[in-house]
Amino acid sequence: MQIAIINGPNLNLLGTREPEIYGSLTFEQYFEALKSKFPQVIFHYYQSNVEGELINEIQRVGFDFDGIVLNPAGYTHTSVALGDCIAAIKTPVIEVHISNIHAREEFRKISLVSAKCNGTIAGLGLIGYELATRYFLNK
Ligand code: CA2
Repeated sequence: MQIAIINGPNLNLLGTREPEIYGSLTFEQYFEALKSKFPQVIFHYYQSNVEGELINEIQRVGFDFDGIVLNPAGYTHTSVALGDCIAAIKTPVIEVHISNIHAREEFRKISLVSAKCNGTIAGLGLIGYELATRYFLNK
């Protein structure tokens, strides 16, 4: 079982700022814990602040991997191209948001990727990545 975790812009700053919204762990710290919880899974982690690089990575893993856990971050609310890309690949995608995007500013309530994904997890913190992994394992 191969699962790609793909994080969008500014998520490289996790654990350094806004801990009241995003928690105090860096993604790298959380990723170590995630890998040890699922020794049977081969995880691949990718983060970029660049829209086209995220699309290239989704296309790269999107035909062979068993699942993609995607947090498109700010591009969630703006990127037609990311939505088109998810619609074009074969690998199922779960959209994850650390914060509850429905309880924040109005513009965060709109996701241009949700309808192309198998499901969305929002507002549960970093555990959302674990729950998405469980979905792929039980599929
Ligand atoms: O809740 C989420 O996971 C988001 O995808 C995070 C995005 C935000 O634009 C989405 O609306 C919801 C922002 C990621 C920025 O991450 C930071 C982490 C630490 C410090 C500053 C930014």
